[in-house]
Amino acid sequence: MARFGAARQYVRGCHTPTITFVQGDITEQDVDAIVNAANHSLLGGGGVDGAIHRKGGPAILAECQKLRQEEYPDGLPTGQAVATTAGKLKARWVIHTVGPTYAQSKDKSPLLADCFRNSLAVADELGAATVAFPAISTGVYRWPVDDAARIALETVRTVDTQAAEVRFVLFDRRAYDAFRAQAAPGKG
Ligand code: AR6
Repeated sequence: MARFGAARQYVRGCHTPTITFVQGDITEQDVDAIVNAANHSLLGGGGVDGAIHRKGGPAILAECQKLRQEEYPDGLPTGQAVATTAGKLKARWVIHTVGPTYAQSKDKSPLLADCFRNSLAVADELGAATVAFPAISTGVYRWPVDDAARIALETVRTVDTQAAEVRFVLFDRRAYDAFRAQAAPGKG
């Protein structure tokens, strides 16, 4: 990954991606990188994570196991991101990030924003021009989708990335509408 460092510095400036929205399945996306709403273990789970490992095949899990052994013996911390191959998926890479679980008693919004920011930093290191995100933390981790959409859009709008397109892939109509509402005029 370090080999991209110099080029990135050279072209670095103020870049913001085009933001698009799709209702559908993230595993079907023809993009350079898809982001996985993973957990600390990196060893799979339900939701998006389960779908990615099921369709991508064992190569993704093998790389995740290697990452656990070599770089993250205690698991991937919340808000951080790391890439593997995408196995049999159309995408070239899967960027795994761990969203925070929702809690009314504690504001974990910065950690959710970190997921988007750090995933795009990894995408830049890979040279990924098109990156697809699911609605991180809004499933098993119970984050209210309107609030998750606000945080996602605020972060992606202001992040400096070389990615040309950030695509939000929302599984159901409710999530799609919530994300689209954040893109409406007057919402930033
Ligand atoms: N494509 C796009 N979005 C999807 C798909 C899909 N194929 N499948 C589900 N969603 P979740 P989290 C939506 O639970 O809340 C896993 O077990 C879903 O409707 O996948 O961050 C991990 O291993 C929801 O809106 O992720 C972790 O343990 C959104 O994706 C934990 O769940 C996120 O739901 C992470 O929980």
